Amino acid sequence: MRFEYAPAPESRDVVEIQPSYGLFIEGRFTDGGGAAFKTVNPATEETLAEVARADEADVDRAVAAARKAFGTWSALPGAERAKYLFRIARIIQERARELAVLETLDNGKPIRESRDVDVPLVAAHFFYYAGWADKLAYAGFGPAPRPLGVAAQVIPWNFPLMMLAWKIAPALACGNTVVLKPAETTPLTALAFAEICVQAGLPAGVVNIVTGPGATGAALVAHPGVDKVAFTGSTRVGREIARTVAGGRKKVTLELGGKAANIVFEDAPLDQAVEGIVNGIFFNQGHVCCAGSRLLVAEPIQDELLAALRRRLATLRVGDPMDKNTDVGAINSAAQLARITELVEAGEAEGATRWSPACDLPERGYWFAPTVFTGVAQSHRIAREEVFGPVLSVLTFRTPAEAVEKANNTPYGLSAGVWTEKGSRILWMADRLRAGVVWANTFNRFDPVSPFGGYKESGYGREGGRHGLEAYLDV
Ligand code: TXE
Repeated sequence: MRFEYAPAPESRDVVEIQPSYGLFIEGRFTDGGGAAFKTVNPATEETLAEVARADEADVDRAVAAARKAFGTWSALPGAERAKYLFRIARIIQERARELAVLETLDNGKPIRESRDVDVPLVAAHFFYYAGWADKLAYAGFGPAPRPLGVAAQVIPWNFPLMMLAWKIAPALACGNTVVLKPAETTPLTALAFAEICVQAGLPAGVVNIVTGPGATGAALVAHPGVDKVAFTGSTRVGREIARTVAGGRKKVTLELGGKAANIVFEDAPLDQAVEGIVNGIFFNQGHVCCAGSRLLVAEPIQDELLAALRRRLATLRVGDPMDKNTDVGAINSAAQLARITELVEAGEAEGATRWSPACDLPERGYWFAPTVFTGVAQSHRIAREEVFGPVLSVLTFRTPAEAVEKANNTPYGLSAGVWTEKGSRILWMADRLRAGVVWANTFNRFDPVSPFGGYKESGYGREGGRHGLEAYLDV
């Protein structure tokens, strides 16, 4: 199947998707023992490709390959491992347009986001951790920090390539080898990454990719040959994984859901805040663990802010993710659309007021119009549960203390945003918000240098920055 994106002279604008893909084990693509499954374009419901399903025997082969490679890989001087990571980062840059198209086709996110946000951050992550590989002995981890061994990494569908980079780059920099399972609805960029590993000359078995459903992930996590488990996904599965590994020797990091408050004070620069609110909840269709899904607005500016927000939402372009003018793309799957619909219906049933701008949604594919709920009470499900869709719940506050109290009134603690002109207030709030990330006068900003991760039910461990290395080292 051929897809053309913005025809231009660049050689990789035409993406060739193969009819079928295998597992990537010990440097080669191989068949899977289970029945192959389809991955579809959520914007059209068309099948993109058939993908191999790894069964327990395949997981076993992949873990064995990673174990075999571990001895040599971990014994390489850091500077040698760095060379591979730098090479991977550069190939990602060279193949950026192709990766962006593939990500958008498989995931449904706007091409503007995969091209300008996801793929550049993926390359940045590999560059960043390449820079650490030869400095581990001098980074305050003690004289001889050691890799853990074989890392089992299970990732979700909302940022397929970015979550892969967050997992694989630090693991390899520290000398671990990896078996990664991408989400069943978005396997294609992980398989393109497997090709990149071959292109970079990465020794066979250092990175292995096993595709399949949750059961493949469960088999991987439970495998006795695994030393470390890293998971990003739902809190439900995170709990299951924690139970599986409890009492054993495997180290675990979990990055789970969120219900972030985006808090706008009366002195905030309003236009900027409106942009931040829109970016906070409609970026990537709201399929973002740190999405600003609860807007907390200071009571005196509520009417003015909501009027400006409605005007802005009326200009959002929802539709074809491959159109570079699109702001909001397709919902990733029928299952996720059903989850969003159920929670939105609960919001209406519980008495909140629902509003969406007029927009023509395509007939085929999975779509949900940007949605704002006002009159939301803290007890409503839309204020408590992760919707993971383009749905914003608006609440109000009168004092900074009330804003803190409401922002923290959630089982989650991944991120928060504060909008105010007062530096002292930003610091006061950041001290009191129980969230792993607090953004000030911005939202959804990522950088490989910053550790990312949650408090409370948002999980444990940090990814990114120097802290991200701790998850892959014995010190
Ligand atoms: O997640 P799952 P789903 C939240 C979000 C969303 C909800 C459900 O609220 O609406 O979770 O999404 C693999 N052992 N987040 O059902 O099932 C699975 O194959 C091992 C937040 O898609 O957690 C996929 O690769 N692995 C989140 C990955 O886990 C298992 C991102 C995530 O899927 C498994 C995604 C098992 N028993 C969803 N069962 C975030 N933190 O960003 C499934 N998997």
